[in-house]
Amino acid sequence: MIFNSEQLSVYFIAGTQDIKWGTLPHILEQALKAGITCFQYREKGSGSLKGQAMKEMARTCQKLCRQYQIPFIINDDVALALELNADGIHVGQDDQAIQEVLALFPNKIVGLSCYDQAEVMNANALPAISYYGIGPIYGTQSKQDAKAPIGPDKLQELTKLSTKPVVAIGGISLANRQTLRKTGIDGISVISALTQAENLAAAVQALR
Ligand code: TZP
Ligand code: MG
Repeated sequence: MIFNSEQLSVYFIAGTQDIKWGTLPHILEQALKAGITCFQYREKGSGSLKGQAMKEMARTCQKLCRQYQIPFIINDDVALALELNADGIHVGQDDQAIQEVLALFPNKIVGLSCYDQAEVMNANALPAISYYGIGPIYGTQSKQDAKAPIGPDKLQELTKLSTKPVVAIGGISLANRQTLRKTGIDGISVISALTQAENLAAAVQALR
């Protein structure tokens, strides 16, 4: 799938550990119907699936994304992304080295998490990266080891410095989405704003 920065507009991230009620495939399908523009399978932390169960869940999510022609990105797990021929991979600064990841995924979507100026500058030197995930912007309940939130002003500064499309992450909700509009980002990525939404379709619309 060819990467397009509009795919970052409403970028849904989830694994089974994020689902409080219902099932991940059911919530993902509702989100796809409502108009999410990208999905990242992030099976991680306490309560997450492992091994064969994780692989089957990944395949189920991939099929759904294909049906709706939305990119299916895998978080961290290079081997799984290669085996499933996912549309892309997203890695953090402490995962497999980004240069190695880029070599393994030519012509795929490759996203990298960046937290500060140094990380953005280093990433700018690697033209093959598709986009940066910048954050956490606000406090988050969805990541155990999340760093201190950087806030919207820092986000704006880092986005200005970026030579690639930017998706903001961390604590983004219907309430603060509006604040981020002036920062120059290409989109927002959320876990809980969708997995815990009372009205998922309305939440997707409000996050656009
Ligand atoms: N990386 C930085 S914050 C975060 C990740 C994966 C979690 C975002 O989840 P939420 O529920 O949208 O704050
Ligand atoms: Mg990671």
